Order: sequence, then C-alpha cells, then structure tokens
Amino acid sequence: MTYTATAHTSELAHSILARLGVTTALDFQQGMSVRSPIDGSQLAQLRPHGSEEVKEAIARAHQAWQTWRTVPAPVRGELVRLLGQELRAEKHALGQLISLEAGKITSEGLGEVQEMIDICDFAVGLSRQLYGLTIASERPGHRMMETWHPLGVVGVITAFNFPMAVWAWNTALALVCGDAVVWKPSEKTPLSALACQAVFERAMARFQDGPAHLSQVLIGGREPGEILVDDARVALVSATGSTRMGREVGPRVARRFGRVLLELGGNNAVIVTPNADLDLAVRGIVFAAVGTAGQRCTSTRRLIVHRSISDQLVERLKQVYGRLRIGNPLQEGTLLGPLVDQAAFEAMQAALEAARAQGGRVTGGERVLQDEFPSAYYVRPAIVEMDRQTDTVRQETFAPILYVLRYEELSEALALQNDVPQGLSSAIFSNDLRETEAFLSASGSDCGIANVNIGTSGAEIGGAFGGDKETGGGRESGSDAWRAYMRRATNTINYSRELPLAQGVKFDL
Ligand code: UN1
Repeated sequence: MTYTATAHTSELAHSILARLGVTTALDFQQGMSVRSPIDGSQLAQLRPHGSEEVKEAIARAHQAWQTWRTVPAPVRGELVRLLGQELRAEKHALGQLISLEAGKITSEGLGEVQEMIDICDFAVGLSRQLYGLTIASERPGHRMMETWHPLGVVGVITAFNFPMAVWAWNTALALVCGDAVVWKPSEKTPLSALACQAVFERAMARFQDGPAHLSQVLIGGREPGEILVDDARVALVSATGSTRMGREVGPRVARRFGRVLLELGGNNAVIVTPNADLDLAVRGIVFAAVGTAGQRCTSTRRLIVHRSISDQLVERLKQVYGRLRIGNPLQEGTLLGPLVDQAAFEAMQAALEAARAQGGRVTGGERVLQDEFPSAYYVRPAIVEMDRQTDTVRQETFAPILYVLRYEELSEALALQNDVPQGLSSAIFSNDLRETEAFLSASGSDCGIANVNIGTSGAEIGGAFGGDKETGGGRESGSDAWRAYMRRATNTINYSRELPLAQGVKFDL
C-alpha cells in the first residue's frame, strides 16, 4: 500500500507493522501515544515498560553477552550479514514507516534504511578485522600484543530524527564486537524501533545458533533511559540527543565508571568564499539546511559568506527557499516535510523572535498548510540575516533556520565558525587550495566533520561520525569507531627461561 490522499496515515503504518510482524499491542489504552508529524493523527498507543521490566531486559542482555562473546567474531558477522539482507528486503516498508513516524520525505526515509544496510556491510567486513597491535618488548624472549575483547551490554539511546539508523550504527558494530544491545528509542518514534527489532528477529531466526536477547527494545520516556544509564551492567551507554540530555547522562555514567559515547547537538556552518562555485554552494546549502526539515544534528544552521558575494548568494537562496515544495513527505516531489511536533514549531518561532530582537532580518519561517493539516506543523524555511553572532545564533534550534553572517577575512570566518559551543560538522565552499587547506588544518575548523565543497549533512557510514566540545566527543559508525564497543587488553608473553623485569629493576630473591 502506498500513500494516497485518502489513505489514513495510521492505516498505512498498521499495514507496514503487520507486514513486518510487529506483534506488540499497538492499541493499548491510556498508553504512550505515538503521532504522525504528517497530519498529527495517532498511529498507536503503547504500554511503557516498567522499571522491573527494564532491569530484567538488562539482565537478559548481560546473560546473552556471556555466550555471545565466545562466538568467533566472523561468525558474529554472519548474523549481521543476515540482518543486512533482511533490511534490504524491507527497505521500502521501513523507509515509509520512517516517513510516517518522523516526517521525512520518501527519499530521505529510504536513505536512512540504506544507511543501516551500509553499516551492516561495513560491520561484516569488520568482523574479520578487529585488529590489535603487536608491540616490541624491551625484554629478551618477550613479546607484547593487544587483544580486543567484547565489552558487555551496550545501552543505546536514540533521538526521533534518525529513528532507525543510529540504532543500526551502534548495533551492527556492537554485535560483531561481541556485545548485546538494549535500545531505548525516542518516545516520538517507538514504532520504528519495534520494526527494526522485528527485522532483527528475522535475521536471528535464520542465524539459529545465537543466544536470545542480543537486541531488545525498551518502550518509554525518561525512566527506562535513566535505568540504563545507572545500571553497572551496562558497560557502554551510547546516547544521541540534545546537549542537555548529554550533560545529565555523561556524569551519571562516569559516577559508576561506565563508558559513554555521546552524539549531542551541532551548530554547523558553511563558509562560502569569493571564488566558490556558487551553483554548487546553493545546492549544498539548501539540502543541508532544509533536508529533514532542519532536524538533523548535521543540518546547516549558519552560513558564513564573504561580503563581496553575500547579496548575490543570499538572494539566490531566498529564491530557492520561496519555491521549495513543502507538504506531505510521502508525496513525490516534496522536498520539505513537517516539523516533528508542536513543541518543535514553538521552539522555532521562539528562536526567530529572539533573533529579530537581536537585530535579525527574517525571511520565511511562517507556518503553512494549516488548512490541510490543522494538527501538523509545516513551515517555510527561514533565512535570518544577522549583523553578529548573537546568543540565539550560538544555540542549536532543531528547525530549518539558516542564520547568515558576513565576513571580510578568512580568519574572521574561521573564528566565527568555531565560536559556538558545539563542534559537530562544518564545510567550506571554495576552489582556492589555500583557503580549503586552512579550513582543514589544525587552526581551521574545530569540528569532528570538516567538508570541502559539500554540505554539512549526509555523512557516509565509512567515516567516524561525531564531534567535539558540547557535541560530546563520541565517534560512531565507520573508521575505528568499533574500539568504543570493545575493551583492550595488553598482553606480555615471556617465552624465555629468565624473568627480567622492565625498566631494569632488580628484585633478586
Ligand atoms: C543525526 O542527525 O543524528 O550525516 C545523524 C548525516 C546522517 C546522520 C545524521 N548520516 O546527516
């Protein structure tokens, strides 16, 4: 079934969930209400898990890990290979569910599922590459090496804006690394989580030999998350969300000496220099600023443009913004779907109001389509020209607002780019090697992601994903991010008949 103007969003959601075999009671009375951002209609009511159930889930995961860690890593990779196959088979249904529950346009919903498939492929290869080093020993007849061992239970806390992919980044790696996962999705998108779990169960059924409960989903708001954060059996808490959330999670996990992997807010900027390819820049900026209705942690929120080309670029952006197709994200041709809910709309309006008070000149930003969708929040994306980088600009607002700042010297642009508390993603549009290399250098962008001639969002899974400062410092997905999901043992082996001590210490008995 595909979306038509007459099909109700909840009918479509139910048909997808039935197809995937999601058996959880979806019409629990007085439970957690799940609504579609498309039209505000209720998709399901779910019963939140109680604290005892959460603790039991952690205990089951802990037990599963004890078996799973002894399974050879390439065999663990086989489970992830099957998961990737099952995701491929249900790509369309899962993509539509993301659109229904998070409001993404079809192509971005499908792209998110592709991101899950990609990380599965990556993790399968990784399952034969969990390398440790060999290290030269200073002692004769000795050898040193590193061994990477499974870490334990990984608690995954995710946000609404990537309701499936962030689970997959964590889970595909955690599984090949020999860990078990307990997942607390956003209360705004639990159906996406139940769907992923159902697909995982299919892979598990085909795999046959693995322990039960390698992946589990917890339904609820704050409470299940807090229990995960505080339970010493959860070796790693991987949390994606606001900086405010990370500020609570980080110290609480640290108090029990657990590990955290934090993916928090971004305030991502694009610098456009005088010799940039402006056609490329316009396309890159619009996708990154407006895609996912500005609700990616990697969305472009600031444009730092050289004064000499600023009027020209801003004018072109305003023209494109003015004719962007806004509407039902499941309809072909739509580029901008709804904000996730009323609170997101109010936060956007409050930010625009504050920016105006700080001298900002606002174009766009108003609510649209309210006759067609009275209970949903569609907006025209906003461009806000600022004379300086005010407090409001320095905050992350999860909405399609692009603040424009003008500069004269590249050093000034770099200083503006870095002068925010967050440090996730950044980009420069320039064809001048001196400028692009300065941007990528040690004294350039301070973000975890720094791009040239592409926007700030839409990272591939092969690279490590994350950022510094208030973004939290975590790295997940590709490169060597897998190390966060394992513990390292340094081994020294003596194959001689002597017992020389390191550092030349003598200890004769
Ligand atoms: C997020 O918004 O939480 O780079 C993740 C991107 C996506 C992931 C975003 N691959 O925009």
